[in-house]
Amino acid sequence: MFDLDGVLTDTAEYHYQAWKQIADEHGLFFDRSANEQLKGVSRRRSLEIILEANQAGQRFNEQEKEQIIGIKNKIYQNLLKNITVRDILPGIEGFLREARTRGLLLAVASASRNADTVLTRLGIKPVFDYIADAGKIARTKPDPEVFLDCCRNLGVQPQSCIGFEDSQAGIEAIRSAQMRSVGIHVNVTSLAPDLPYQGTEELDVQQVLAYFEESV
Ligand code: G16
Ligand code: MG
Repeated sequence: MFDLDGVLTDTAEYHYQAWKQIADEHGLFFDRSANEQLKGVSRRRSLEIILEANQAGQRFNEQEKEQIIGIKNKIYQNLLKNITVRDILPGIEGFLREARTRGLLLAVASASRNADTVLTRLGIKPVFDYIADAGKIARTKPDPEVFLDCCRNLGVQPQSCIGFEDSQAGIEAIRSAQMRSVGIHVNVTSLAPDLPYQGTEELDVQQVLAYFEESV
């Protein structure tokens, strides 16, 4: 089960640019390091994190927050128009192909409501047996809901699944789901992935399977 942003492609930069524009417009501090905290968490929670870091939690009412979130999404969706098949992260296409050849089931477990658009632009939708719909997931990562939704729809037990994640919230979600985790350049602040990699180009199906077969 693959996270999207930061694992299959790098849309984190576009999320950053969109939030940066919003932050600048409202005189809020926001930099690339602060952006790390937003990885894997929902749009709404992302805004709360930026406001909390600026001690501005009370500055906007509900309606204003919804409006800000809507504008951020418009900016982000405009940036998504730049995405093509060339934006699939290195090693991912080969890894997915090899996994399919071995008869493994593949799913996307993303917190993004734009996941469908991104996967369509990347041209890799047909590779997956199931794509979770973030719009139908009530609780965002680190809650395990999105991973458990994938398990249910694939008809598999979490214990026999491996989750690929680049965010701390995602690694926690995988652990809570009782799945095994592969980390892609995770900025670990609390829980480390079971099997860490520095980048997607290092991924190797044989190695991943051997690691988890030996550790169960
Ligand atoms: C992604 C990003 C998050 C983003 C979230 C929601 O999660 O990592 O930064 O806030 O999706 O995205 P959207 O605003 O498009 O609904 P993931 O789980 O794919 O890493
Ligand atoms: Mg991610």
